[in-house]
Amino acid sequence: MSGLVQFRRDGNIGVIVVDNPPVNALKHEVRAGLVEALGKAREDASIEAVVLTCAGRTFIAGADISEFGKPPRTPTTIDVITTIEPMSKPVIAAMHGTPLGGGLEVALGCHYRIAAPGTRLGLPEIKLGLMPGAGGTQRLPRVVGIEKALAMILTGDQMPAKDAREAGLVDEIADGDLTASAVAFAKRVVAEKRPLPRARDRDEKLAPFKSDRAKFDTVAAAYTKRAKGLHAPAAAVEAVRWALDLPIDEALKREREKFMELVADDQSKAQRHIFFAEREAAKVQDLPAGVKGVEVKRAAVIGAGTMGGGIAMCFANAGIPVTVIEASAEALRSGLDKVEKNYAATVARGGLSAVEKDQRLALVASSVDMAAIADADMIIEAVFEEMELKRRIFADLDRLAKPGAVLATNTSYLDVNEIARATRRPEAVVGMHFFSPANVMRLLEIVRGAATSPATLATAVAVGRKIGKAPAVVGVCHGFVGNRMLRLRSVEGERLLIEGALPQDVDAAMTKFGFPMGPFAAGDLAGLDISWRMRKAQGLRAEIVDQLCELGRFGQKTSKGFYRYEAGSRSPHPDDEVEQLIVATSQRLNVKRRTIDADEIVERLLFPMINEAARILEEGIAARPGDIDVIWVYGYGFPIWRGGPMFYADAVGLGHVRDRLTDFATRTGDARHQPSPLLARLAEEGKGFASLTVAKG
Ligand code: 3H9
Repeated sequence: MSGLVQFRRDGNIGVIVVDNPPVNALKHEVRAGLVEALGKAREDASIEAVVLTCAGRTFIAGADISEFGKPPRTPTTIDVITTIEPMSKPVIAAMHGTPLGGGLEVALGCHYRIAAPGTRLGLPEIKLGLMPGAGGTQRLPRVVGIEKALAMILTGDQMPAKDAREAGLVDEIADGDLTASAVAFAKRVVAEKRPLPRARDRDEKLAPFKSDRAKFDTVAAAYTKRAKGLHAPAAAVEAVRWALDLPIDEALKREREKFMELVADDQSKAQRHIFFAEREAAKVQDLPAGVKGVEVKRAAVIGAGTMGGGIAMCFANAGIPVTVIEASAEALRSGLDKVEKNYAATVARGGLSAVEKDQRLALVASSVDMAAIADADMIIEAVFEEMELKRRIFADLDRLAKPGAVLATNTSYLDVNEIARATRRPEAVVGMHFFSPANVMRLLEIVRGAATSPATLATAVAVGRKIGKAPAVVGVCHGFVGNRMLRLRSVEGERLLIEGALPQDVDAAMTKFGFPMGPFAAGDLAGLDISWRMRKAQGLRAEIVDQLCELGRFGQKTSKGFYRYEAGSRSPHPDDEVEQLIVATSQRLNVKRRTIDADEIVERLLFPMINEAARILEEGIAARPGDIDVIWVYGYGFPIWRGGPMFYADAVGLGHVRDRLTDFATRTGDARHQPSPLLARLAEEGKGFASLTVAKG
């Protein structure tokens, strides 16, 4: 038997234990081991029931994602399930941790399911551009009903054991030791000669939807309204509909075919790339072995503005007490009010209970006295972007923070080394760049200063993971990775307007590409005046946007920016005044306007950023191309199904990117567009950015 699956007996009960750390993924040896162990249990007449459980931190968390794309090997997960389901002895899944994907599908093939308290069950395939491929789209609706099944399959969200018990997905919540509870349960099933319920035979929860197709469409539409252009959600809806329309064997066959199609689809390849890249990005490459950070039991945030409040919420959401510091009682009150309103909105949406909201708010303390940071293990400064102000704050932090505390700055482009020099402990200083809204956006750029110690870095990354962020370690340069690349997009956006495009053309091309918002609509949302003031201070100028700001068009907040906005609405409307201003600017600059198509717009905006990213890699500001993909997907809305800018560049082909950049350089006279040495070399060698790292999935 495979070493990854053990079989033992407990009286008349056979106990199968999967032990494939870290998450008991269903790799080939596990599947083979399971089929063999089940065979033993079936053949052994003295065994009357089987408990299937897992060692380590979780029940099977799904198929082994790194096997996708390789030739399938039998036994498959479906073979495991079709071994379990027809058995004449009850098979009980004993689950803990996160039974996910193929793991939950195996459990759905069992006759009974018992879960430890705290177990969270789910079918997260959609997050990988897939849908369940081992019966999940057919068995789950039969067990929990169409509505809950669609919700689980289309969101990929996990269901807590308590809810799963109510939904009928779990038969019992274990009391005490899981395996012991499951064995006792199995003995009861045998003693009471209980039937062997098979999910596939059930029909009662499908009935209401069989007679009401409109209801199915309404529920499915609610969960897919943001899934425009994505292949997996549409396929998943179709598959769940088969549960109503087809005999189960036919539906299972089609589900498998559809799943295999999705595995081979570029969208899923991109999403699997991001799955592994996110986990790689959280590994600091040159951290000496054995370095441990400090455990952050209490945090403090300096500044109760939008950023500070959002960061405080991240800590409270993760159960870490946090103290918010502001200069005045008034600013503090207004900041905390916003935090409270934010939580209230989540409660109103059903995302949080009123009790949970109160628990989280109770974790947020506040003070106007900086000395209140004294017991914090990590302090994050989130004040206005002004070097002198930040240096003053860091000098105070140095004086007041306890030894060993991490002193972090949320700056989005200032020099972390200069900030660190304001302290006598630069090794404790690190950048922790959150993205707005900080309680929502997953990206966390962790900026490593010249003096940042390995322990400080390890603490920042570990905290990032703990508060549910996707951390990526970057080096110091103006704007770090994300904003440094973004700047090129802004410059190029302006050029496109002057050459002949209008904001709505550019935004339409980028939303068609998959960004949730075009760059100009996004600029209006963020406010155009901040960067205008920054440019003025540096003696810089951006032709179009600065003229808009001079007219008081700061974006949504003034109801006018690149677009105009009607009162109470966030929908952008093209504005004649803006068009006239743009056309007049082209004339003044002697540029003959021309039609620019969507493909050119996308290339003009993305390729210069990709070129800059190649320089960022050359300079070692980012360690891996995948880190840059994580930054753009989780911080800037780059469509996850395109895998981030570097993965996208590889898909397009670096030869093409290089040729287009050379052409842009000639046309615009901008030397920055000349292909960087790294990009040029890879293109010459016929390679992609992926060749710089070892692929995982
Ligand atoms: C599926 O099941 C398809 C079926 O419907 C049909 C089949 C026919 N495979 O996230 P962590 C690695 S699709 C391979 O840091 P956590 C991960 O890369 C699958 N590797 O831990 C990392 O490696 P490393 C459906 C996996 O505690 C290490 O394990 N299932 C897999 O924060 C630790 O991971 C999913 O989509 C995997 N399935 O979170 C579940 N999972 O240390 C995906 C993890 O070398 N997994 N690894 O960097 C997760 O959501 C989280 O890992 C989990 C644990 C919640 C389980």
